[in-house]
Amino acid sequence: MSSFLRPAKTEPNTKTAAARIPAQAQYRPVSSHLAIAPPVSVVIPAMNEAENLPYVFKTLPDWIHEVVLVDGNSTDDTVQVARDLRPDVTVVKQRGKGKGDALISGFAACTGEIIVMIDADGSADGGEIVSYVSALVGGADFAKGSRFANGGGTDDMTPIRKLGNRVLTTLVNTKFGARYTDLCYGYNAFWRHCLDEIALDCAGFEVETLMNIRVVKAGLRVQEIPSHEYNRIHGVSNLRAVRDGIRVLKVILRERGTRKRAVRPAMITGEVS
Ligand SMILES: Nc1nc2c(ncn2[C@@H]2O[C@H](COP(=O)(O)OP(=O)(O)O)[C@@H](O)[C@H]2O)c(=O)[nH]1
Ligand SMILES: [Mg+2]
Repeated sequence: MSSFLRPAKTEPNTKTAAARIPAQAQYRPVSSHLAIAPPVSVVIPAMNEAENLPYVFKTLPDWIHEVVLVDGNSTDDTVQVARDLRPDVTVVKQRGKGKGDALISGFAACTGEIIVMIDADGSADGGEIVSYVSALVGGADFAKGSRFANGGGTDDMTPIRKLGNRVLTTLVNTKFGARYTDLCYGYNAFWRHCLDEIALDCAGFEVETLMNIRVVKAGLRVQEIPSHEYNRIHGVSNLRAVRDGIRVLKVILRERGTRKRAVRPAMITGEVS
């Protein structure tokens, strides 16, 4: 059993006992059978999502350490709504433009050891965070959401986006020796050390592709987590299938796969790349 895994019932339940344990070694129950020590930060890129934030925040588990909202110069009440819903929210104003730029700023502001990225449009269920965190404390470096792994699904993707995602996923698998079932999905989680190894440098919707390629190139342990993507609740997507598909393709070509990866022990079963 990993040193991070402890049955929840072994957690001492007295204030006196807890007070004797250093803060970083205290375990928080995250489900009926799992307690974890590492603090979990949740990063939410948001551009004009005031109407959707109440739904998103409502699904976040109460055991998370912090919420970092990256505001893309919203012209609605996104920031105020976030603060009303959660007075302890960390708000980051992004300097540049695009989702990639927003996430890079948000990751830099996180203080947790585990970082979860989740969209602000109501398409992702925060209740799934426990699955991501479980994979990470169980040995994965990077827990990658997939709408097309067994148990996953999407209500939000148009047929053209599904097709484009499928073609681009196959291309990444072929060029980089990955075994992904999804490529352009915004719900992922990872240990903060991954940030040093993937050194993100992109601005737009190609950010998830770049992360997925760099983790495989770095030989990190990646585990896919089946995830259900619901319809965006209010508003419309900022993604343009052709324009952003071309950006993703350019990243794939720029990263130049060789299919060679660092060898790691095959310790994770299931959807592993
Ligand atoms: N801060 C910030 N967030 C963005 C930007 N572009 C998109 N987002 C957010 O990224 C998430 C995904 O964007 P969305 O438009 O729903 O794209 P889709 O999920 O691919 O259809 C949402 O929470 C958006 O508000 C941006 O330029 N800045
Ligand atoms: Mg969306």
